[in-house]
Amino acid sequence: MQMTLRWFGPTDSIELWKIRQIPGVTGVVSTLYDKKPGEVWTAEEVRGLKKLVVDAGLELAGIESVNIHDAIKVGSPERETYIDNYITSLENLGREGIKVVCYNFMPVFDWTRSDLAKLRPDGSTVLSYRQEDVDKVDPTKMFEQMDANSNGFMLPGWEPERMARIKELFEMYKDIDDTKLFDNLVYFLQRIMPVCEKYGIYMAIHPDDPAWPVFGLPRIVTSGDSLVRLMKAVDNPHNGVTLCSGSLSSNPENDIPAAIRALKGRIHFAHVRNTKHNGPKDFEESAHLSSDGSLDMYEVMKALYDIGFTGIVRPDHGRAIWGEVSMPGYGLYDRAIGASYLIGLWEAIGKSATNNKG
Ligand SMILES: [Mn+2]
Repeated sequence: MQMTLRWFGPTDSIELWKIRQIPGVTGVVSTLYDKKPGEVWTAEEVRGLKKLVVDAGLELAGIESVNIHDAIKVGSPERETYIDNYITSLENLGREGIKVVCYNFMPVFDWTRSDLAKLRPDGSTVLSYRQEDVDKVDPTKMFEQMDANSNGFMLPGWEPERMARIKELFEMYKDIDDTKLFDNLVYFLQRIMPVCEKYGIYMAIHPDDPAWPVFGLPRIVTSGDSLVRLMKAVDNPHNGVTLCSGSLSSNPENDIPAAIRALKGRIHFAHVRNTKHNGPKDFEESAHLSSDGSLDMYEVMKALYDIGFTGIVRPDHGRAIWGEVSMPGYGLYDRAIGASYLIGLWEAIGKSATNNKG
C-alpha cells in the first residue's frame, strides 16, 4: 500500500512540505478545487497540479474527486454532454499518468454532519452526526449551518454556488428513486470504461456518508453488499471502490473487514478511519486508534493486507487538536498521527505474516 494524505491544492492551509515530513507518506490525493461538476479538466490544469506536488517531492497518487454532474445522476438528456466532458477530463488525467479517480454518486448533498466541532472530554473537537439534530434542520438551511462552522474554509461538496441552487436540485431528484439512480450510475460507468481501459485509470466510488438516506434522497452505496452489486453490474476491474471505513461504519451493521474481503481486487483506494457509535444513527469521528472508537483498526488493515491490497491509503478525517485551525476534519496533526498509526499496523501485520510463514 502507499500512504497518502488528502491535499486541497494551493489554497490548502497545510503546505506540501509539511506533508512530506510525515514518515511513510509519499504522496497526496488532490483535486482541482475550483472546478464545478461537469467542467472539463484541461491538460494544462492537470499538469500544473501535478507539478506542484512533484516539485514538493511527493507523488500525485490519485484524484479525489472528479465530481459528477447532477444531469448524469438523474439521467437527463444533457448527461451525454457531461459524460463526454468527463471522458475528456479522464483523458487529460490519464495522459499525466493518473491511475486512480475517486468520485461519489450522492444526490444533492455530499457527506452530511450535524456538528463539525463536537467537543470531546480531552478538549479536541471532531465531526459528528446525530439524526435527531439533522431531522430538525430544513435541508435548504443545512448549507448555512455547515458554512457557519467551516472555519472559513469551503467544504468539498458544499460549494456556495451549488447550495444557491438547492431547491432546484431537490426538484431535479423528485422522481429519482434507488433503481433509477443505480441505473444511471451503471450507464455512466459503461460509457467511461473504454477510456479508463485505454489509460489504465481505476475509478473508485466513495460510499455514501452517512450510509442511509438523508432528507428523503436516495442513497445506493451504503454497504458492502451494495458495492459488490455495483461491481457485478459493471464487471470490469476499472470499475472499483474507495473503501471508506468511516463512511461505511456510520451504520454499525456494516462489517468492514468482511466488505473488504468481498471486494478483493476492486478496492483501488482506502480511506481508513475510526468512528465511535453513541447510539442509533448517532456517531462521531474518533481518533484512528482502535480503542478510541468502535472499529477494530487492526482487523481493517489486516483485511486489506490479506486481500493483497497494493493501492493508495489515506488517513481520513482527523480531530482538531493542539489548537490547530483548519478545514474541519483536515488538519495536519491528527491526520499525521493517524497515518503513522496505520503504517505501524501495516508493518506489524506484514512482519507477523512473514514470521509465521518462516
Ligand atoms: Mn472517506
